[in-house]
Amino acid sequence: MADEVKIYRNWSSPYGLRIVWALDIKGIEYENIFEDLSQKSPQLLQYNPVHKKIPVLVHKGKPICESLVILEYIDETWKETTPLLPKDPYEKAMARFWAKFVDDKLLPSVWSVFTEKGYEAKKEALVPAMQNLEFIEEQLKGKKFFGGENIGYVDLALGWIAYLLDVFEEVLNLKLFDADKFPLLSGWMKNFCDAPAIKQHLPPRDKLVTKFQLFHEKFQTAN
Ligand SMILES: N[C@@H](CCC(=O)N[C@@H](CS)C(=O)NCC(=O)O)C(=O)O
Repeated sequence: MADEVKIYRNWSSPYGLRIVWALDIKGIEYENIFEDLSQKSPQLLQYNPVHKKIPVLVHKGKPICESLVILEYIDETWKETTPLLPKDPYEKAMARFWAKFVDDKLLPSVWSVFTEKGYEAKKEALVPAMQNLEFIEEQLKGKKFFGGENIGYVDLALGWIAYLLDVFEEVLNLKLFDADKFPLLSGWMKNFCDAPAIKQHLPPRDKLVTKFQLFHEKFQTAN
């Protein structure tokens, strides 16, 4: 029921989108509570006093924080529809490993291309980011999605790359991603963004460009 599930998020957070996508895939009704991160609500601070971040899922009044933890909670709570994680313990461990890789290594490496100052520093930062993407490309061999035929946990964790890389390229005026070098990832991006559960929640591209242009200016001018 809509009053049982609430998501605290904002319009653009890729972590928040993971949750929206997962709930949509599972067909769970929910209520969006949009936060202004420059002025966090008392409820958000009460629900996530440790990190003070979105997303927070509130189910029957109980908060769950951290997007990957929330995804697992969703999968275990609404078991009967479209599994996100594999059943097999080894496959499940591997999915957790790759989702953690996305958050611990891939995302920071791509983000550092964004935050580094100047063309040369950005080009240098691109090297580890591309190496990390190669690991991901390898994982897609023989599969449509990381979850197999359907979008699963790792796909949702990696979802940001499908719609943000191209926004970053425009903002940085720098080629980040060569589809010829990453044919599987390139196909995955298209399949992911075309899936109805994903597509309908993708933030407007022009709004993302404006947001990241402002961010980028801030990083380039910071001491
Ligand atoms: N590890 C967290 C990261 C969440 C996160 O970084 N959220 C950002 C928005 S994209 C946030 O709430 N930032 C507010 C702040 O840092 O004050 C997760 O997976 O949920």
